[in-house]
Amino acid sequence: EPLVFSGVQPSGNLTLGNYLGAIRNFVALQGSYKCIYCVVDLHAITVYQEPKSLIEATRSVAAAYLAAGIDPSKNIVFNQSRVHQHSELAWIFNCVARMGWLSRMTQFKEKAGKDRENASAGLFAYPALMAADILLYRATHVPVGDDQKQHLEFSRDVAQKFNNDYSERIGELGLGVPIAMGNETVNGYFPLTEPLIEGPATRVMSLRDGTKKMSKSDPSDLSRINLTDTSDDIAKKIRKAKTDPEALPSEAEGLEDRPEAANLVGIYAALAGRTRDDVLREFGGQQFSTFKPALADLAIEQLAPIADEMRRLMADTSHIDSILANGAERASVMAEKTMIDVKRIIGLSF
Ligand code: AQP
Repeated sequence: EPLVFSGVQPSGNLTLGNYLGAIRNFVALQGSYKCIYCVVDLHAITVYQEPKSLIEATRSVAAAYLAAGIDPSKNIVFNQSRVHQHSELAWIFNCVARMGWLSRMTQFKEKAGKDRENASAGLFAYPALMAADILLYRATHVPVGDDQKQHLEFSRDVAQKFNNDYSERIGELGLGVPIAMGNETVNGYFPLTEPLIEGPATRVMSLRDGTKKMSKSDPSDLSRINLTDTSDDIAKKIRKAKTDPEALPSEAEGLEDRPEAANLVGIYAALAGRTRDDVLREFGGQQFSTFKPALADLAIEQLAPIADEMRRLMADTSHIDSILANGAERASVMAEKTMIDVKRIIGLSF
């Protein structure tokens, strides 16, 4: 049965990148799939988080989910650390994954920077926890931004190695199900999860540098639009966004080698639910002095109601807290079923 799982880290203010690359797609999928949306607090602590800020950020990601339109009664919304099986399965996957696989992860290299000796072991093992998040529910589809593609491949590798290492035992216990592997179907326990990387803004770039990803942790606030920014902030940041001096091209091909222009057109297209070509049919030949105010109006129209609803939800956190507690209870039931199977498969319970 298809199942969607995804998560966002409570590691700072959510950005337009998190919204267009992930959260907005979560909302779109809830009509067609059973969905589990997690606030991945255990991932956030791979880098030190001040405890009170972590609590606030955890609630704020949950508020963003709800404000964007995720229905917590139809889907499961919870924070990761409440369901202890995430950590338990992550340990097992640390033992399935190979050092070589982890060493090739570009996100670790970027986040650890030059001072690798001082990065936490958790930051290095992050992809094994992410594989556990997904496979604990045997999720088949994971909506993410483009930057998470490599981690999703890692999770497929873990599932495949687990299925392979324990294939005989999975068969003996009758726990195998048909797993699609390209054009073939094999018997296994964990699915090979498909990433869903969709839309014209799968990688939203910094407003100050079109070659860098828009990120919560960029030191420059002008580089990103935060989901909680006021309308004035949004208008100012778009006005100040870096561009080139040329007019906009009349089709998307003309955006090659113009990263800042490509980024702003991609953001417009995603917010308007149109293709980049369609947007350029309207704005081709025009200057940024015309396009930027139109983009600011559109961004404010779409984001201001979300910011208002987030503020309302954060004013009294009891509603959010009860949703997270209830979601965790429902997730725990599913998670425990998997852990019972996994422990039997491995030979940890008898
Ligand atoms: N710039 C982006 N464009 C499109 N999608 C993005 N995502 C993040 N940035 C962009 C997607 O948002 C989801 C949640 O991301 P995350 O919280 O797990 O952390 P991240 O990818 O490390 O995001 P940040 O904002 O860059 O956080 P920091 O600064 O803490 O490292 C994922 O689906 C991601 O693809």
